[in-house]
Order: sequence, then C-alpha cells, then structure tokens
Amino acid sequence: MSQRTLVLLKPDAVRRGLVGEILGRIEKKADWTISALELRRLDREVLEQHYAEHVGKPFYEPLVEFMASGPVVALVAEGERVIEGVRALAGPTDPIAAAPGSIRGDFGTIVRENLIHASDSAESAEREIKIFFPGLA
Ligand code: IDP
Repeated sequence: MSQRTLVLLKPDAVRRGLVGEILGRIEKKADWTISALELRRLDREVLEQHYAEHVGKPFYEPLVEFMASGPVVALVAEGERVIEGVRALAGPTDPIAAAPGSIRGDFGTIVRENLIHASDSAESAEREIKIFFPGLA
C-alpha cells in the first residue's frame, strides 16, 4: 500500500548536525522515495495549524517556542506503508522510552526535543502535507 507522510526534522536535529543521519535512515528503506524537501523556519501561524490538536495543552507554548527556535527540514516521503514505517523508525514520543536503534532512542533524552515529527495517519498526512507543501497535488 503506497502512502505518503509528512516528516519534520526538528530544530534540535538541525542544530546538532543529525539531518544526514536521520535522512539517511529514511532514504535507505527499500523503495521509499523523498518527493519534497525544504529547510525552513516555522512561524507561529504554521505551527498552530500543524499542532492544532495540542493548542491549550500545558506543553503547547514551550513546544511552539522550541519548534520556532531554528530551521527545520520538512519533507514528504512516499512508499510502502511509509506512515507506520517512519513512526517505527522514530520510536515513541519519549526518547528515554524509545528503543535503542530508533531515531529518538539513539539520539534523544527529553520529550519536547525528540528530533523528528512524522504523520500518524493517512488523514494527518494529507492535512500536514497541505500545510507544508501546498503545491503538491
Ligand atoms: P508525536 O510527535 O510522537 O506524535 P504528540 O503527542 O503528537 O507526539 O506530541 C507532539 C510533540 O509535542 C511531541 O513530539 C513532543 O515534541 C511534544 N510533546 C508531547 N508531549 C509532551 C510532554 O508531555 N511534554 C513536552 N513535550 C511534549
């Protein structure tokens, strides 16, 4: 089942020079392709759309501040079960609970600065791709 997903390499990943490492893990999965890729800074408006489900939660404001603190790499990956697959590469939200071998498990320690965002469903993927790459059909 070919799918597409929206991935963000968060400001901590860019700052720490982990873009190549993380991108490489996605790129090396058989038959997945990266169909859009951009380094960009996110403003509050974009972040509010992207994290709409979290507006008002206690972690929302610090999350937005963190996500606007430096450039991110936004990308669209396509391929067989890519939505579930990139989530599996990333590991669970809390990097300490994430297994070694996953991106968050290998490189993260704190929940907010967990290196990567990946869409969690086909509906989220289409919604998020529209936010970041409105030109993609
Ligand atoms: P996900 O990114 O693993 O799908 P979500 O629950 O959608 O996790 O949360 C979005 C992002 O908000 C997380 O990736 C993390 O950066 C941040 N976050 C979530 N829960 C907390 C928390 O309890 N404290 C601090 N930051 C959090």
